[in-house]
Amino acid sequence: MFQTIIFDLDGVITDTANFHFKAWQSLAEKLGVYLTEDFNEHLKGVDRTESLSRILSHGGLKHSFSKEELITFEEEKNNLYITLIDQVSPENILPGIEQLLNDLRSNNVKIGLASASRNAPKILQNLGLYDYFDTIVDPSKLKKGKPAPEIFETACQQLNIHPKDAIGIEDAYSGIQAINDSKMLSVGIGDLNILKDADYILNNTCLLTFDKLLEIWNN
Ligand code: B16
Ligand code: MG
Repeated sequence: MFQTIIFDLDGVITDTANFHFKAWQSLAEKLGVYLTEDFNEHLKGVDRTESLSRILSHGGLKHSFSKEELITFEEEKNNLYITLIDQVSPENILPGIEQLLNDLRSNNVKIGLASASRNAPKILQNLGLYDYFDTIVDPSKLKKGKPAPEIFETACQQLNIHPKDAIGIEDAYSGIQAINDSKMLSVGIGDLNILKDADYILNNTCLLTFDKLLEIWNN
């Protein structure tokens, strides 16, 4: 049987994508860049610095700012994002996730987090889920973010488990690439067109049960 489940956070355990979007939108507007919901899909799972770079390229502003200005922009976005996630509470846990975490615990399966968000520990605390996690990767220590496999490989290393004995769960294109390249089994949550490279795709977290994971693993 699988020995660990490595979860992505945003889009799998809770949905803060809209908060990220609002915060980026507020910054982008000041710079005269217009962001659409469709464009937001390209920011999912992608770290803060790369997200800003994609937004500036989208607005034709790729080489318009100094390093210092870019840092200020990232800080401005994050300050707004932090005020938005203050509202996050256990009500924002996606359906089925807490039951799954309990079932994993009672079956002695290790639980890890591979989120690109430097705010992940705070969000897990607000959700009341922090104590379920045996390990949380610190994304600020990684050389390469998603789609590179490093974040999922690091989660397995921290748990002393081989990636071949692990399942990774993701909602973003970049995250599925990262799981696949780490040689873990990949489960995508969401849109078939975006997640088509996943080993297995579920429409939403209601379908993500312990029994379903066993079935996927044994097939
Ligand atoms: P922060 P995940 C990702 O979370 C988000 O999907 C992505 O939109 C965000 O830019 C990234 O975290 C970094 O977040 O600015 O809070 O460090 O999906 O990997 O859990
Ligand atoms: Mg995600």
